[in-house]
Amino acid sequence: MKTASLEKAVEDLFQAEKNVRTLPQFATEFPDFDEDKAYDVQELLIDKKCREEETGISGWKLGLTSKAKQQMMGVHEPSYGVLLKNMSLDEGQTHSIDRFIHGKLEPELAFVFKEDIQGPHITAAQIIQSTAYVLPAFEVIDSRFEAFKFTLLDAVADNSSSCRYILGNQMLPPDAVDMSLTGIVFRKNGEVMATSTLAAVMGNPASAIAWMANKIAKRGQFIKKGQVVLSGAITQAVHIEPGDHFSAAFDGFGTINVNFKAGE
Ligand code: OOG
Ligand code: MG
Repeated sequence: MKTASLEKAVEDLFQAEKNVRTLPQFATEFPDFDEDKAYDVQELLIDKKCREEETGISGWKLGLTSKAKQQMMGVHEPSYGVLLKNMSLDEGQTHSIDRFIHGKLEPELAFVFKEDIQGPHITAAQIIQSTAYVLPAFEVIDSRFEAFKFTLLDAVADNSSSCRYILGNQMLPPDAVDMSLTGIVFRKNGEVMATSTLAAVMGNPASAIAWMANKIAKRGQFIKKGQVVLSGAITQAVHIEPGDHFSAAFDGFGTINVNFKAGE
């Protein structure tokens, strides 16, 4: 893929988000797209957003961490994306959906790091050792592609469908949490949408983050002290409509809440 097409992909993704409209999938437009080029597009897009939106990097996110989603996409590993400071929304508040194309919400466990952690050869135990605390979170995912349909490479270029994230305020040390059996109840407007446990995230969310630490090392990147990492959806994502109230009760932590409305 030529530099000019990489730049076009970055520009198309940037404008789609800015103007709240969708794009056709890249696979047909760029036949020689591969994983490296998809992560190149992601990196250039993040650089552009940092410059034009005057923001900075706050952390990372994992996508496609559940077996069900990996099977759906025909892949055996997750994807990752970058979180920016201006993607953060306050917990317990009402937020506008006007900037979302077709946003969906999903509960996740967030990790905040107390030291740098650099792959390769990082294990789940080392992730836990380097974590200051874990806390319940929501991720708003949004795809810049039509009908939320994409290939793995499209989604990687699109920063793994990242849009916003919401951190709860119940923090626990990571060794105080059962990383597989901790239960979750996800509700929309009081109705249970899904129940799950942390094992839904690759058996253990710390394993998902270890995978990411090793994967980003191949591009010379690492998780930095103070960064937040969203470890991947614990349940399916639920479409957001104006007036919706969402809650996710995390066993041992408490409940995280958020509301959405139309208009500013
Ligand atoms: C959308 C992003 C998935 C998650 O937690 O699984 C994601 C996608 O790439 O399918 O954020
Ligand atoms: Mg997610």
